[in-house]
Order: sequence, then structure tokens, then C-alpha cells
Amino acid sequence: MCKMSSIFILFAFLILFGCTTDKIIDKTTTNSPSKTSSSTTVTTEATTTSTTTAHTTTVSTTPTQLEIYYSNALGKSGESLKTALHNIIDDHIEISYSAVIEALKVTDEDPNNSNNIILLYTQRTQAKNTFVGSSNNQDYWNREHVWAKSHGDFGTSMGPGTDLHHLRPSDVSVNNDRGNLDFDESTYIHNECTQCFYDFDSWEPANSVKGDVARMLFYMAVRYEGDNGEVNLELNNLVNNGSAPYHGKLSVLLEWHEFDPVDDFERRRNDVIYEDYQYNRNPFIDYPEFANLIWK
Ligand SMILES: [Ca+2]
Ligand SMILES: [Ca+2]
Ligand SMILES: [Ca+2]
Ligand SMILES: [Ca+2]
Repeated sequence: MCKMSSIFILFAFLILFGCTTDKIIDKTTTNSPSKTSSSTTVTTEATTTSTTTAHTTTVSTTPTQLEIYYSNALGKSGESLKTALHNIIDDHIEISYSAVIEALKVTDEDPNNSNNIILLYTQRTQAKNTFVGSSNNQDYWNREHVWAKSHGDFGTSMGPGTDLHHLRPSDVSVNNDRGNLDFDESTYIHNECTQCFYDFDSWEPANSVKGDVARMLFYMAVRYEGDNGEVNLELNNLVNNGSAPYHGKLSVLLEWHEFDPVDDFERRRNDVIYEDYQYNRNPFIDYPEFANLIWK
């Protein structure tokens, strides 16, 4: 009996010990193949490492640089966040309206063809050298002010009129049809931009750029606050804003911002404008949560 229980206890011990060891090895092997010692610390280290790696690969500017850039805004909300962001992104280097043409060939370059740019509304890839200043060719490209330049009447003067964060290449006739319409859900399919909708008082861009449009307008409302003789641009929930310094429709833009999240094309564009042209960033591309913290 005594011998039998000893064998049984030994057998049970081996099973128990064997299983536990297997579990630890499995866990550590999965998280960190190079580590052989089995402990909770290893697992924690491995998890931390993989989280850091994933975060680094999703933003082209390292998190630390972004945190430094936005240090005076992080943790704030509402008007105090808007003011802090304004003070971070204002006083940017302004470029001329003619310099915008060459800049857009860089900021909006087709990632698959360096001879081409991607046109905003149609998302058509098109030769960079088909720019046209006047409207001679309705399928060439020109400079679209996403915040319609009549809303605040700033035209093409340096500042809001040449700010690359909201200037985009567009098909000439599509640009003309968008005109100065506010953004809202709209009724009719456009004959050339077949992913776009329009009606008498609004324009609805293609699904893939709805968020891009929203984030560009968020930037404009925060960048331009009426200081240094600049216009104060603001978002509202109206259409038919005409020449008032307002743009709608805020509630719809907030929905589009959620619906079409930031992508690599926008991130690269933001980096290029920051590093090579204006030395300021669009906060709503870097920290999408800022939009709801200010306007919801
Ligand atoms: Ca056209
Ligand atoms: Ca409408
Ligand atoms: Ca998009
Ligand atoms: Ca403003």
C-alpha cells in the first residue's frame, strides 16, 4: 500500500509539474522566442516590446516627437484645447499661390506612379503636367480650396488662400461644380465624379475622402482664429453659408471623420507639409480624438 501511494504521488507530481512547465514554455515561446527562462517578467517585457513596435510602425513621426509637438494641448478639451492647438499650429511658413502648384505635385503624388497625382474628389490618378490655371481643359487639374475660399472671402492671398493643409488637386470641371457649396449628405449622383453627390445647397464627396475633407475643415477652423489680422473661420451646422467665414455642416463632418479614418496618404501628406513647406501639422490627422473633444 505504502509503495503504491508513493508511486501514485510521484506520478501525480510528474503530471502536475510537467503540465505547468509546458504552459510556461508555451507562453514565453509565443511572446519571445529568444527568452528561455520562465517567469512573469519575461511575458510582461515581451508584451511591452510588441506594443511599442506596433505603435512605431503606425506613425511616421515617432510618438515622442508628436507628444513634444502637442505637449501644451494633451489632456485638454473644449475651448482650451482649441486655443492650445491654435497656438501650436499658427504662424506657419506661408507659400505663394504659384508655389502651391509645385507643392501639390509632391504632397498629393500617386504612391504608385511618381509622374502622377491623385485628384481629390474623383480619386483619379493623373499626370502632374496636366495642370491648368484657366479652364481650357475641363479634365486637367487645378487648385481646389476645400474650405471654399469665398467662405470668409480670403481668395488666393497668402495664408488661408495658399494653406496646403486644405488645398488639393481637383479635376477642373468637378472643382467648378463643387463651387462654394457647403458639405452635407446630398441627393444627385455627379456625372463625372460618380462617387460624389450634390444638390442645390450641398456637396457630398466620395466615401474614401469624406474623412479627409472633414479633417481639413477642422484644421482650418482651429488655425484661423482672427489674430494677426487673419480671418476667423468657424464650423457651423448650416448650409448656404455664402461669403460668411463659416463652413458646414459640422454634425455631418464629425460623422464623416469617424466613417473614413485617417490613412497613410493623409499621414504622409501631413508629414511632407510639416517637414518641407509650412512647418505646422494638422492635429486631427495626428490625434483624431481631438475633434470630438472640441466639438461634441
Ligand atoms: Ca472634368
Ligand atoms: Ca443639400
Ligand atoms: Ca480617406
Ligand atoms: Ca477659428
